Amino acid sequence: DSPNWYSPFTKSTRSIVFGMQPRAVQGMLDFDYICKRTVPSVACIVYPFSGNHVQKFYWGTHETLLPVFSSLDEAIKRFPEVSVVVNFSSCRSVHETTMQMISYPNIKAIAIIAEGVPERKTRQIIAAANKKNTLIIGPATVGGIKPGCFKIGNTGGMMDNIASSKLYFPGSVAYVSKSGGMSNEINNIVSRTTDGVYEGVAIGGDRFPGSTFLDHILRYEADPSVKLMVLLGEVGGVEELRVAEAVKSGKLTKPIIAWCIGTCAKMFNTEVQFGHAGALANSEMETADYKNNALREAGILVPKTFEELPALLNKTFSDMVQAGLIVPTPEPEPPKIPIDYAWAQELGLVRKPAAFVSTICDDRGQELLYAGMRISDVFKEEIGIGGVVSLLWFKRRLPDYACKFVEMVLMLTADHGPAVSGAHNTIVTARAGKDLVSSLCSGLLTIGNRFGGALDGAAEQFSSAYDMGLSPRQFVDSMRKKNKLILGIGHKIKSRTNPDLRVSIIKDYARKHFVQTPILDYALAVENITTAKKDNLILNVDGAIAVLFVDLLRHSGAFSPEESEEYARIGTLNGLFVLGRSIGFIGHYLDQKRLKQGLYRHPWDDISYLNTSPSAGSINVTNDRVQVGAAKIA
Ligand code: Q5B
Repeated sequence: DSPNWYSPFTKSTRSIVFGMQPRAVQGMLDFDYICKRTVPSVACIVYPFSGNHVQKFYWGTHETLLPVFSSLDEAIKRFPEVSVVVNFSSCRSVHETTMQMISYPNIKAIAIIAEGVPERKTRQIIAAANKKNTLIIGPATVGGIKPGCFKIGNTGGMMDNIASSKLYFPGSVAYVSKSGGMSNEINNIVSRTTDGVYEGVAIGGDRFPGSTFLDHILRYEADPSVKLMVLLGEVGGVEELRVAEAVKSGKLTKPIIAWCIGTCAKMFNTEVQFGHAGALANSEMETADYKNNALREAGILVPKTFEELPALLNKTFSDMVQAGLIVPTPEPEPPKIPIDYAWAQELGLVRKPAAFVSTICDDRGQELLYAGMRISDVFKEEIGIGGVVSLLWFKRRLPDYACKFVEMVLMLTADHGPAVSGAHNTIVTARAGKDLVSSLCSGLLTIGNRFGGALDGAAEQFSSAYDMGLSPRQFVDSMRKKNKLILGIGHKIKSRTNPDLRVSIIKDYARKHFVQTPILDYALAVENITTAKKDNLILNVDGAIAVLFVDLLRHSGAFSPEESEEYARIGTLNGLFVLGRSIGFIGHYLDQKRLKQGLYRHPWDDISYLNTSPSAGSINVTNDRVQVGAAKIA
């Protein structure tokens, strides 16, 4: 299993991936796993732009960690067994990084993936590598693959492709091509016509590749496990002709099947530059036709067309098997390939219950949808904030008058001065130096049964009393008997003589636009009774909004009876006050910050310190004693 000049990649080859290429690294580890390698082929990653850290990858179905170093030197010191570097440096930095890699004696092979490397720089790399006997694959290549042993970067594509091309166990055929696409073609053909690929290298599409067709064919010639070779060349350059010469001179004796792509170039009036930088014939000798003929004349097996290559390969392989020159590798059980969940889901292979269910908004497509309505239509149809609330809270478009009502509620509840409990807390919090969200939350957390959060309770109390057929008087008496306050009734400052205009505004609106207002009418009858007792026991803003919303839910025709009952039950109505009053709380926060108000401290004279007076006989509890009176406390 030890590497040598003709076999640089073995089952125990370890590599460094230079550059942050998690997909390529994962592909290499997946390949290792299905080939049953015991040690991962990637020892570490080098990425100069981050500090040393670890990255998570899969080893089969389990997670594992790979170290990432910012310096190549440190990586090589830490993993002296590494002999290969897969260099993903950009075309701008690849010269410098490759030169550094070549300087380490234990680095025997470097794959250069970058395209667009200046030819002058490549030739300098080649000269330096030749001096150190370092194998360079590329530039402008996907790399290469040695089934069962080692895969360079993204070679072979995804795992299902690797499995279908049987690249997880070694066969008897070694090939050399120019690019990843051409290699995939050959992988597929070889897997269907022979016992499989032994090794395949794509030398890259540049005019000056770091290693040539002949370099690799000579390695294959020397490797006793290679029985049959395939060369897939292309228009441009004369490297294929060197292989033909090597056959003629007797350096190469193993059967070779070859083809140069680009025979169609003659159909064009001018010379054609094919996909690769080097794929352009500068002379007759560089045309695909010329090279195919030369290869044929040298005794290499060249089909008439590329389409005939698989049949020729199959026949050659079968003849060699018959002649006892190849003992086909028995095909092992196809490996189980772990696939990423996201990919499996895309293929429709897996399903899992979602952790969340959401039905109101969808941000996955090109356009944001509110309950199925495109955000552009939200504006085109000018549905307003009331329309948006109707979509996101109720998943439907409410009638215009209802959307307007929602907007009125938000406007009416937006603020009621700095003295109310919630605004006070927002202000105190802002002055304590807290941020907007904290100050807003502090105000919002004050909303409850007594302040601004009486809507849900009011809706429930009034509507169930109405539904039970209780007269307003019976309802008030029953609440008094139970010692319960009627939610939605009473105000600290508003009264019959100092009416709350906010309540008048929505009452008037509802009377004009609502289909029916039976719960409002019922609540006003209750108000008549409570205000007879005390002037401030009016139907307050919470109560008025609450009963009107019940009327809307029940009579707008937009909700079924079950839905209106559910919306009233699950906190929707308090949500209206919370949403509206957030506007005011934010205003108070900004106001305090703008006014640069300092820390608030409540004045002593506004607090009754009842517990410090001995005459009051109050009791103090300290850590472990009960004390009576102020003297003892001091
Ligand atoms: N009595 C609102 O109380 C207030 C009674 C009642 C029967 C009642 C109180 C109350 C229910 C909760 C409610 C929303 C605490 C209010 C709002 C938003 C705001 C705020 C702003 C804004 C006021 C005196 C006597 C006692 C009580 C009786 C009082 N309420 N009886 N049902 N509901 N209401 N909250 O004035 O015989 O003397 O013992 O809890 O709907 O939060 O602007 O400030 O926009 O920000 O302090 O508008 O009514 O009255 O508690 O001293 O009671 O009346 O039993 O009778 P007061 P109390 P008695 S709107």
